[in-house]
Amino acid sequence: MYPIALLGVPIDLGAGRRGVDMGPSAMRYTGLQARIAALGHDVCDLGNVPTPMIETGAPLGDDPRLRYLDPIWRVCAELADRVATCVQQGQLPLILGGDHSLAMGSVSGSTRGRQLGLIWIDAHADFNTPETTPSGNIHGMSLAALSGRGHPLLTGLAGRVPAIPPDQIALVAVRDLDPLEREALRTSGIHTFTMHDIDRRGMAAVMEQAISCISHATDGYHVSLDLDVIDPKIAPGVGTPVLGGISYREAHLAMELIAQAGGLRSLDVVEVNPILDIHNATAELAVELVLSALGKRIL
Ligand code: NNH
Ligand code: MN
Ligand code: MN
Ligand code: MN
Repeated sequence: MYPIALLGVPIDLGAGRRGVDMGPSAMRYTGLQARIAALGHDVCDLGNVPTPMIETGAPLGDDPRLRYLDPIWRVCAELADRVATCVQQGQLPLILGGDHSLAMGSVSGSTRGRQLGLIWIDAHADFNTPETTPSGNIHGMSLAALSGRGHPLLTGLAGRVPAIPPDQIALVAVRDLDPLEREALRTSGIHTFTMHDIDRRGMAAVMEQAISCISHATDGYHVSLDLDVIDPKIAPGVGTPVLGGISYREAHLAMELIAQAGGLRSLDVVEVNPILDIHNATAELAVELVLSALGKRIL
């Protein structure tokens, strides 16, 4: 296994609710680094990528369909460089969010000089564009941008468009789509596994198929884990909770299957919002899931 590099990205500019900028602290507070080391991995913490705040004047910009475009683009460009450097040094970057807009940077950096697959595990598809967004929140546009749709500043972050071709992307456990986003996703070519598929076929069958359909002609994959994929009864600390999410065991099973498959090259854990959490339960679960993805087993 590769040595692991932790990178925090305390950004909340892409989300509609404040507080997700405290996610990296909340996850570190649980003893993340020591617990990864206890699995037998080499691990270092590279600290946080500097992120402008609303209070210190992060520019909102003049397009209400792309709130905070410029500062989000800057943070993602910096993150992409930091992640690409980790990869060059043979490390597996583990990115602690922060809202999901950061994945445009992490994925773009991780796929630099190689062709990664992408597994996006989320209640949402994050497949809006400025034309379809109901909110103007860029965290709802990050998967679209990575697949080549959206504002050119965002689609261009990887230096090639698309950063990841749609047929090398798997979207897992989605259950809440905006109307126009849904139409775009249907014809996108992205391998989509909904909550309905998980209910019918089980998480194991779905994850195995998701991993295999993005593993052709790729050098492994990036996993982007949005904590709102989990049922809000067990993961309440997220900005956009949606009823009917995956269970605690299904979430671990998904991560254990990723570990077993052996292709994990980089990982984001995003949308943990300590302000909305109960006794840091969502941050603790996020960290447990990281450990499962990095090979922790029951026996
Ligand atoms: N689809 C909504 C939007 O674009 C909500 C997105 N929120 C998320 N995505 N948390 O993962 O505004
Ligand atoms: Mn998301
Ligand atoms: Mn989500
Ligand atoms: Mn495919």
